[in-house]
Amino acid sequence: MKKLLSFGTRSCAGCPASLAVRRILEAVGDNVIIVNGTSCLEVTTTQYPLSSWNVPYIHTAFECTGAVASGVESALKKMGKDTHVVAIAGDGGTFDIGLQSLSGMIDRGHNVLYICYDNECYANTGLQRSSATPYGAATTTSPPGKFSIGNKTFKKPIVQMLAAQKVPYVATASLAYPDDLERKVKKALTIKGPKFIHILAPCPISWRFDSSETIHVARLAVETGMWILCEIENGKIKINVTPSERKPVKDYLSLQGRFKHLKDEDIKKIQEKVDDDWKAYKKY
Ligand SMILES: Cc1ncc(C[n+]2csc(CCOP(=O)(O)OP(=O)(O)O)c2C)c(N)n1
Ligand code: SF4
Ligand SMILES: [Mg+2]
Repeated sequence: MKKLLSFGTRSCAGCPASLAVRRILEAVGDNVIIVNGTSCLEVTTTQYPLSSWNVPYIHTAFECTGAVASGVESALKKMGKDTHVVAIAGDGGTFDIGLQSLSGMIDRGHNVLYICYDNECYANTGLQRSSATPYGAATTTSPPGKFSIGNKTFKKPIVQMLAAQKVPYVATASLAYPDDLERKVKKALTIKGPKFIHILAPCPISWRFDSSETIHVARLAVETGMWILCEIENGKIKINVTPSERKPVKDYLSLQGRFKHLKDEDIKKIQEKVDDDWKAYKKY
């Protein structure tokens, strides 16, 4: 079958964005219009005059993926077409500068599947921090040093925020669990209204690990509990993978150069946050 996102994009080796999108498109099929905010995915797949996309595709400005997807969906509805609308954006375009646009799309109830691939920084513009960057990570705008631990804030709780806005279906996904990702995409497309899937996208360049390790790092995120695989459907949460014994977060952090400056007490703080998050998710 023809690949809906061709091989030979300009992404780095081990890029999580193209890996994720290939799997997403396998689940969605070709009856789709993709709306993609400026991001690594866009710059590596659409360099004029070439395109890697074998489905209709619109590039949107960084801040308006949700708004453009809303317009596309409204036009399709008016035309009586049942084409899926899938919006894809990075964490910067979702958590930060496009949040108003995503929130408006949800508020108006557009029938759009919005997918955020989260490499936890503004990668294509030089690896700056975003509000998805985890505590302690080194980025070009949160450098660690004598007076700085690196990034000072914990990740914005986007899943909880969108669930609070009553998005009918919110899910997290992982490249290390591709069948789970595919199932969630297919399920989301059966639900009317706005849907949100949040994929952790381990980026070898900004997280500083070997490009052969993308899937390994993605799996460790789940096994250490740093990434909780779940679905929230009409307010009800289901945790999809509960590790029988969670590995220490150190196993995940120590593989990545962006955390190499952390001291034992910093790692302890991250471990405590993960333990608290699990308690909170179980009570949700
Ligand atoms: C209004 C506006 N501000 C800043 C930029 C520059 N810019 C383009 S993409 C980007 C970062 C994108 O980050 P993210 O959405 O996480 O995608 P990634 O590059 O990490 O894949 C920035 C800062 C822009 N294009 N428009
Ligand atoms: S910087 Fe990371 S997300 Fe961006 S193209 Fe390279 S591997 Fe992919
Ligand atoms: Mg990003």
